[in-house]
Amino acid sequence: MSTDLGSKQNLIDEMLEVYPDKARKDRSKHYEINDENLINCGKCSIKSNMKSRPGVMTVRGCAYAGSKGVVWGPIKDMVHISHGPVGCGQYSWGTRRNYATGTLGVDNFTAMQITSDFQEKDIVFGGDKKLEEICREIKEMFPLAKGISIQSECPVGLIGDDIEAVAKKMTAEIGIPIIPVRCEGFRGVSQSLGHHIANDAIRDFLMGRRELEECGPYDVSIIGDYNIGGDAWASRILLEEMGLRVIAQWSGDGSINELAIAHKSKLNLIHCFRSMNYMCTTMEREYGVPWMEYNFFGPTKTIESLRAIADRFDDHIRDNCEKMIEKYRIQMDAIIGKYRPRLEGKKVMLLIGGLRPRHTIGAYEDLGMEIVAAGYEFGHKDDYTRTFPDLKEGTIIYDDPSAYELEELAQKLDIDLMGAGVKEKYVYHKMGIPFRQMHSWDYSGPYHGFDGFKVFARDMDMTVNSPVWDLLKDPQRKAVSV
Ligand code: CFN
Repeated sequence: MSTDLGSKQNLIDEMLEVYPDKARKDRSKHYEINDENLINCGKCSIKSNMKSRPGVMTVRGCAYAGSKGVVWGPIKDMVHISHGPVGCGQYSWGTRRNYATGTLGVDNFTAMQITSDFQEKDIVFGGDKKLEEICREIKEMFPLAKGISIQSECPVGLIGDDIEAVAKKMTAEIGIPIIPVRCEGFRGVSQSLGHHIANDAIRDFLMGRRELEECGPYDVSIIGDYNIGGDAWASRILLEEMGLRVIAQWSGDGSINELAIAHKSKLNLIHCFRSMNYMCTTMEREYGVPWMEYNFFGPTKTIESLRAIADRFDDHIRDNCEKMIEKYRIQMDAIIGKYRPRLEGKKVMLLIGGLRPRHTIGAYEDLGMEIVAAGYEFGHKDDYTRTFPDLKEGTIIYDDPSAYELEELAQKLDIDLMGAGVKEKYVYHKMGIPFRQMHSWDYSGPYHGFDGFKVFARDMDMTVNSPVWDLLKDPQRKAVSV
């Protein structure tokens, strides 16, 4: 082990020393330092997708978050019922910033919080009757809603309500698909199982159920882009400029029809592998639709991905692709020319869900920034094996780190920027560390595609180089008094 790797290991060991023996042993398995051997063989032994340690504060979400918040919530022409007590839907309301076109309350329901608002009597006597009533009310209030999903919260599973029976009965009665999703928060170890459960419900109730009137040779679907701050729009225009036809967006700004016709694609393009790989493998197995991963963060990765996508088609698409790369490269070079000198060498740490810690590496590197530590809230082994080769030797990689671990590392590594979520944000501000919300893009976005990179570069500069940090006397050491 080189001295650099050795000193990084000491840093991790020291940080974990505060834990009791068992916790220390357990948490140490969720750390790894990137070294050449790992990069070359693409293997890593980091433990992931395991239960968070009780008593150690995790930043993970739950299965309901993974299904309602992530996969189903963005389907705009369906009403999604947060079935159970009011809090799950209320406190997550609008926070993910998945944009959609349409008229709110008429043919777009994404920004609404619809809940069955469980009370004590519903827990004691069951909530099935109430659920039936809500379905009827939805049909009456929102006659243009194309479907309803029932997103179970914890108590629904605990008391054993039969939401499947209600869904079946009400589908027949009101004549639109009503889909029960068993995504009670207690299932699994993070939101990741919620993605899987949500994918299974799409498979069982909608996938392959409708036909596409006219199919074309360039039909593709965007899988796993949730249109955060307009990401899917910034991606779609590039695919269209290349000459492809996007027939479905799963699920950002998507519709129930798009879920039902995507199996007609010639190629499925998956951005978020973690949350929707199950759908790609299912469509491949059942309908023979090939799929490929792509990455639209930062010009280097976007160009690489565009070429790889074009290569799956013909010369016509390949020519279009090269023309557009030429056009956008001028714009991108100008952006890099403007911001790179202001960001060169800045050290970044990341903790995000299951995709972005690896997908955004290239975008930071395009700006000359260096990822010194990165990790996932709920990544699986297949995410980590994809991540190691993209990071530099000596990068610390962590899985499901606690708030304490992350704060310690941020100080010890003397970073210039932290990218994580809103729960973390204000702690870092108080520590004097510039911070970006890498889930919601901090009320900004899009960050995907060439349009997105312009916003990304501006936002990183605005944050890292804000004069506000100079007003703190001793940033990163003395917290501002609270
Ligand atoms: S938009 Fe996605 S890109 S879907 Fe997933 S794994 Fe979450 S909500 Mo937060 S930002 Fe994050 Fe990914 Fe895929 Fe978002 S990294 S944690 S569940 N995620």
